[in-house]
Amino acid sequence: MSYAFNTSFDMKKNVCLLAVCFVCHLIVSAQNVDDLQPLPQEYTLKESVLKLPVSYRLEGKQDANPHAVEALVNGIFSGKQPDEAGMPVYIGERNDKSVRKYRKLIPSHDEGYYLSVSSQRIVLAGHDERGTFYAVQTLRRLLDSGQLPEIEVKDYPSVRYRGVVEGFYGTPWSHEARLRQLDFYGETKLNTYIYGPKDDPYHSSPHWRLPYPEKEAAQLKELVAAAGKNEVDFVWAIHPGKDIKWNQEDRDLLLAKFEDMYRLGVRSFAVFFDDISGEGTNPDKQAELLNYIDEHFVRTKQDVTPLIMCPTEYNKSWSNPKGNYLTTLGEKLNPSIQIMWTGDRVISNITADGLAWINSRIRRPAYIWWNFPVSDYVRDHLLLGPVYGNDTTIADGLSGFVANPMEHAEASKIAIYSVASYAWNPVKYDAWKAWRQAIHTILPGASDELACLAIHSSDLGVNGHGFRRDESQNIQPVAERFLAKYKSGDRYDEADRQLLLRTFERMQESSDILLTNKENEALVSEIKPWLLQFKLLAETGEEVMKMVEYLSQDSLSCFLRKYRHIRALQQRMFYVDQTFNQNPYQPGVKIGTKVIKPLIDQTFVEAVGRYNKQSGEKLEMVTDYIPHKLHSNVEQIKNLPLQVKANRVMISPANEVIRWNSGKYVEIELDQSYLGEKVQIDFGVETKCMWGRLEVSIDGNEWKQVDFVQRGRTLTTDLQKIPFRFVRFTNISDQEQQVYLRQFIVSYVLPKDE
Ligand code: 14T
Repeated sequence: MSYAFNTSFDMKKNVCLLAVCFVCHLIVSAQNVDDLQPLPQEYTLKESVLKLPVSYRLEGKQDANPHAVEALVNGIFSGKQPDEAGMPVYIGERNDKSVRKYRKLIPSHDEGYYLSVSSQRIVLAGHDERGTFYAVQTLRRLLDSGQLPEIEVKDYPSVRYRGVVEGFYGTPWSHEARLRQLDFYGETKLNTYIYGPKDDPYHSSPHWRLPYPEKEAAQLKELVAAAGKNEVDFVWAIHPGKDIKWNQEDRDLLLAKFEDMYRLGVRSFAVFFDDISGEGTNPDKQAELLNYIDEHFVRTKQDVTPLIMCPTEYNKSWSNPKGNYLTTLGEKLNPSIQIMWTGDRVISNITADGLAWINSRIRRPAYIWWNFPVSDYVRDHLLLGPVYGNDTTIADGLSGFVANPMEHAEASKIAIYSVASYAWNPVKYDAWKAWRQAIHTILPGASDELACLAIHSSDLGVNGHGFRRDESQNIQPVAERFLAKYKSGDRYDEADRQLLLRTFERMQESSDILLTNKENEALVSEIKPWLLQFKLLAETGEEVMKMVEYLSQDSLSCFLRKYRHIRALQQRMFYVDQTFNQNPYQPGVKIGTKVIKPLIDQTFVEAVGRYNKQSGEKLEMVTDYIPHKLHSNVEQIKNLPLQVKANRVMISPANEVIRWNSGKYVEIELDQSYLGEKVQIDFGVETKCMWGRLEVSIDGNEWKQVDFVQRGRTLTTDLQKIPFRFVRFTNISDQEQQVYLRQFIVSYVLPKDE
C-alpha cells in the first residue's frame, strides 16, 4: 500500500484517512531508492535490478581510503575476500589510478563522490577519502532492500560539518552507547561528534586543567579510534570559563590538556564558554585565548581541524543589544575559528533571518548547535518526533549543524538520523520520510510499534523555553472531533469512537511488543518507563471509550465497572510516575500529553459528569490519581487539584484573588504520616502575614502550631523531621483576607525503598 504523508505540518485535512492506515502501514518494508537517506543530490536510476555479485575483483585497494575498503569488504561483502575472476569493483579517490577514468564525474565538493552500479562494474570514486567512504555507505543503503538497482549517483553534502554535540546536562552517555553512536554516524554520513558532556568533571570545572585518569583516557582513545573508522571527527571540547584566570599559567595548562588529548589521538578541538558568569565571559580575553590556541597549537600541527568555540552569548535572546560581545568575537577571532550558535533562543529552529543576523555580527557562517532532541529541561518526556522547522535553504549560510541529544542515546537516534538527512541535503529534506526511515533503521523488526510510540511521544509539555512539538498527528483531528461532539452534549460519531478504540489497541500491542524486543535492548531499557506508562494510558483510553458507550446505552452497572477499572489504572500510572526516572529536576514519566491524555481525561470527566447528573451520585471526576487530599472551606480553594512531585505535594496555584473569610482553613491530608521537611507558602504579597496560623497534626484531632518565617512573599517553616500527616493554615484574624495562592507546598522525607 502506498503511503503519503506530506511534510507540511498542517495536515488536518488528509489525516482522517491516514489515521487508519498510518500506524499499520507506517513503514513500508521494502525500501526503494526514493527512501535513500540522506537523499543524494543527484541520481539516475536505470531500469534493471541487479543482485550483489557473489564474487568481486577489487581495483584500487592499496590506494583507497582504508576505512572505505574495510566498510566495503566487511560491511557489504560480509568479509568475503576479492577474487580475480569476480565482477570488477573500482574504489579510490579522484587521483587514484583505479578511478581515473571516472574523474570528471566526481563532484568537486569536500566529501563528494561518484557511485555507479551496472551489470558490468561498480565504481566507488571519492573526491577525497571521506567521499569514497560515503560512496560505500550509499551502496550499503541501496542493498537494504535486498536488491541492487542499476544506478548512477553524484553526491556531496550541503553542510560541511554535520553531527552531534554531546552537550547536555545529566548522565553522560556510556562508553558502549558512544561506540554504537559512532557506527551510526558512519552509516548516516555524519562527520562530527563533539564531546562535551556538562557532567564530565575533566571537561569542565573543577578538573579541566587535569589529565584524565587512566581508565577514562583509555576509553577516550578507543572512541577516537572508533570515530576514525567511521570517518567521524572526534572533537574534544573543554569548558574552562567557570574559573579560568586570564594568565599564562592557565593558557599553558589548557594547551597541556589539549596536548594530552592529542596524544590520545584527538585531532579536533573546541572551547565552550556557555552557561558561565563573571570574568570568564569577557570577549576580548576569550578571543585572545582562542587565537593563542589557534596559533600555538592548531596551526603548529599539520593534522588538526579548525578550532570551534561556543560563545557565552550563544543565542539572540541572550545577546546584550547594547553590548559588543558578538561583534568583538567577529572582529578579533581568527577567521578560521568556528563560532557556535543555537538560534534566536536557547531552543529554537534556525531561520534565514536569524542566521543573517548572527553571521553579520560574527563575520563568518555560524556553526549551528541545535538544541534538539535534548531533554535536560523536560526530563520526564521522551522526544521521539520528527525533525522539522529549520529553514531548508540556508546551507550556504552555515558552516556546521550539530544536534544536542537526549541522555537516552539510542532513543536520540530518531532525531539524529533526521538531522543527518537534513544537513546533507536540506532542500530535498522530507521530515516524515526521514522519521520513518530512521525508525526502520533503528528497529527494523518492530518499526511499526516504535513509530506508534514515537508519534505519541513527541511534545515536550509546558516548559521554560516555550519550545513545543506537534504530537499524535495521525489521530489529532479524530480526537478533536470526537471530543467536540461529546462535550456539546451530542452523541459522538461511532466511526470516530471505533478509530480511537483501534488506536488504543495498537498502542497496547506496541508497548508489549517493544517491551519484549530483543533487537535493540539498549533502546528498550532506555524507554522502558515510558513503555509501561504508554500501556496503562492506552488501557485507560480503551476503557474510557467503552465507558461512554455503556453510559449511552444506559448499562449503568457496566459503566460503573469500567469506572472502577479506570480509577485503578489512574492509580497505577501515578505509581509509574512516582517510581521511575526520579531525577531531581523533572521526575516522572509523561507520555501522550498533547492529544491522547487530554482526550482521555476530558472524555472521562464529561462521562462521569453526565452520570453524576442523571444518578445524583458523586463519583470522583479527577483524572490524575493523587493519594493525598485537600480539605478546605475556602470556596475558591476547596476544588483546586493537588500535584505531587517526588516528596512534595502542592496545591495547584490559582490565578484570581482569593477571598478568605475569618476562621476558614486550608488543609492537606497526606496518605500516611511522614517525617516533615518543610512548608512553603506564597500569598502573592510582601506585607507581613499576621493573620494566619500554621499547624500540623498526626491524627487530625490534636494540632500543634508551628512558626513560620517570612522572606519577601514566601512563608517558610522548617518541619525538622517531626512526624505529621496533616497540615493546615487558618485565618485567625477577624477579617476577610484577600490573597493570591501562588504557592502552597508541603515536603516530607520519603521512606526508603518500600
Ligand atoms: F552551549 C550552548 F549552546 C547550550 O545550549 N548550552 C546549554 C546546553 O548544554 C543544554 O543542554 C541546553 C538545553 O538545556 O541549553 C544550554 O543550557 C542552559 C540553557 C539555559 F537556558 C543552561 C541554563 C539555562 F538557563
